[in-house]
Amino acid sequence: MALDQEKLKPFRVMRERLGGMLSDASDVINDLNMSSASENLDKLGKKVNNDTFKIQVIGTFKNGKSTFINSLLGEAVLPAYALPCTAVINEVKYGEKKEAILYFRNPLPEKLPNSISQKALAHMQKHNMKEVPPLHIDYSELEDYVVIPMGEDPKEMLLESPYEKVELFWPLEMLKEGVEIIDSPGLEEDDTRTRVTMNYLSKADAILFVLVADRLCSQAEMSFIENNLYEFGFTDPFFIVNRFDLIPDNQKDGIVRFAKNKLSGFSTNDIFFVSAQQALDGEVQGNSVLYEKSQMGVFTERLSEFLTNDKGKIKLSQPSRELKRILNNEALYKVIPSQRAMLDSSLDEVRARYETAKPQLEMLKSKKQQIIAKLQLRIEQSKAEFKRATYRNTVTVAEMIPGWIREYTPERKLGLVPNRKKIAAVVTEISEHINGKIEEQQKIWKNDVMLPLVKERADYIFDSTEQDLTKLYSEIDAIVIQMSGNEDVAPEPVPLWQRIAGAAAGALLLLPDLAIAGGLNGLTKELAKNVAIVIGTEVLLGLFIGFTNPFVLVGGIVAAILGGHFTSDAALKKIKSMLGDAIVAKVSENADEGATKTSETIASILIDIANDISSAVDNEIAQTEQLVTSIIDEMQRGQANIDARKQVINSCETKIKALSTALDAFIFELIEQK
Ligand SMILES: Nc1nc2c(ncn2[C@@H]2O[C@H](COP(=O)(O)OP(=O)(O)OP(=O)(O)O)[C@@H](O)[C@H]2O)c(=O)[nH]1
Ligand SMILES: [Mg+2]
Repeated sequence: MALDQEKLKPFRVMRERLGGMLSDASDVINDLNMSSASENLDKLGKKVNNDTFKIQVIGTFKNGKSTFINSLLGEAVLPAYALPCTAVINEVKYGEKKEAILYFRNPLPEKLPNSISQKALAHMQKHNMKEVPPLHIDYSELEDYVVIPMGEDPKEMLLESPYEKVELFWPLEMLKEGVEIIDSPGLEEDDTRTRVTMNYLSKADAILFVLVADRLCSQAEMSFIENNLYEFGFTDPFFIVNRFDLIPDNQKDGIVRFAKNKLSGFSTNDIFFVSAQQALDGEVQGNSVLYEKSQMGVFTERLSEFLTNDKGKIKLSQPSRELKRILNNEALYKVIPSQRAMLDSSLDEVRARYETAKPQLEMLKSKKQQIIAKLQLRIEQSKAEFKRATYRNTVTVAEMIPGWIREYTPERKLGLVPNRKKIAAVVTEISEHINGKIEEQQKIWKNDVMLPLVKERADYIFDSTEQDLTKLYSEIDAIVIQMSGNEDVAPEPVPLWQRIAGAAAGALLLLPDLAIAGGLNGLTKELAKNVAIVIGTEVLLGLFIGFTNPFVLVGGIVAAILGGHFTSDAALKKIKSMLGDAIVAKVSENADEGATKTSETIASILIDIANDISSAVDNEIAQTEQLVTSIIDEMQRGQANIDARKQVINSCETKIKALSTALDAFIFELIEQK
């Protein structure tokens, strides 16, 4: 039941090949004394080796997500029950030893559930309820932490968890290459927990969407797949139809046809019909017939193929392009020619040129600071605009809700004598309809209003910077030429974007198209477009605060209807008006918080980019200084040293050319295999 290790080989081979090139490159870069480039190579190396594949398991509450993961682990370790249960993100990762680490939120929520674990409480108190460090817990006691608190008081269920996540380490082969499987709280059960799951989506690399065979493809599920998964770029989720054991044999074909009909337009992957419970029982009891029956083996095989063939390549492509850029643009066209030119000058000349350059370099540092300050100011100004736009949209949605409810005729009927079940069904149906309408509206708003606004603001924010930065970089280049004393050293003109992206490692890599697109010229144009796309996702996530959940509303409405003696028509009217009030109240109540959160999320992405630009320029300046000081060092040690140094540079040049050719072949293979 372990994954076929053979299948992971091609990715490992590619990863090792890139690792080998990185370490060869690192030797050359060290020989050339390019220490800040060498730091960048270290970062790349870490990324290549640490890259995780986060596979988020997601789906309506109680569909068997936790059971499904347990069946992969071969043990009932994540709590799974008939009642809504998972409340916290669980990241399952590879570890030789089975263990669990609990992470706390910072800040902690204001009110803690009464039923909270005493051990966790004592730990939080020990740290004065502030910046609480992670806590090792016994993995067999996960239940004390990750489940929805089912205390005496039903209000407990509505409280937010004080825990950020649990990391569960497990010696499972398929997790070895940095693969993580994420168990997330079920959707549609409660706003708080739905939000936990939604917030994690932006970190996920792949989605495993769990449905159930006996209640397949509800309207809410289909709407989620279409409006959330698809919209967020998860165009190829894995669909798992669980609880297939509950379907009588003569109906199985029908279910398969129905599922394919509904789902195949949303993924090119096969749909898997499994029984997570049978798989788990089979493993726990060592009953291979039962495991076989569960069909989980078919799925794990396909998952392993996916991990091998698809995801890895996308992750290797960015670092390999980045390595090539450092080797060509920095080492080959800039550092090597200027080092040669300096070695051909006299020591006194080089020293004198460096003295002249020092104050100029200082000046460039303060110019950079001015550029970044201007960026920050413009971002701050834009924040208010993002907030206004978001708030206005929420108000508009709130105004539309009563009309949507009035116009809607539920398919499910109250009948002559409305009872609890019928009322609940009608409330749920109307809520689902309204949620669908809200989502539709958000989508329109996102595309028509928010994305153009973000793009326009990003243009404004980064526009003036483009000129300033271009000027700054050409001044750095001029100093390099001046210090080497040879006009022939003129570095290759590298597009501004490439230079910035090369030296930056953080937020800019969030912008996938940019990270891959090598030689762009219009930084601003591309940056703005990409920022808008990335932020589009974040904005939608922020707005989930406004979403309503029928299960929370049902109780009060049922009581009101059963308490009064309504005719069927009057009852429907009453339900509609209560439901309308509740949904509008909920949406309005969260309008301000949602708008603040959305504008802050957008601003923080923009600030991250500004910081990245800042450190990119710092790196270039540091590298320039280093270039000359290392040469002065060599020259001080006499002519023999200078000759030896020239030999080293020649051999570096040969090695870089060979590496560059090898990288081209590597990148080509990555593209071919995609
Ligand atoms: N018959 C059958 N029952 C299953 C199967 N998988 C899970 N269950 C049962 O369904 C119930 C819910 O399972 P969980 O794994 O807790 O579901 P979940 O999706 O993690 O639930 P939340 O965390 O609350 O969203 C449990 O009682 C499981 O025993 C299956 O394949 N067949
Ligand atoms: Mg669960």
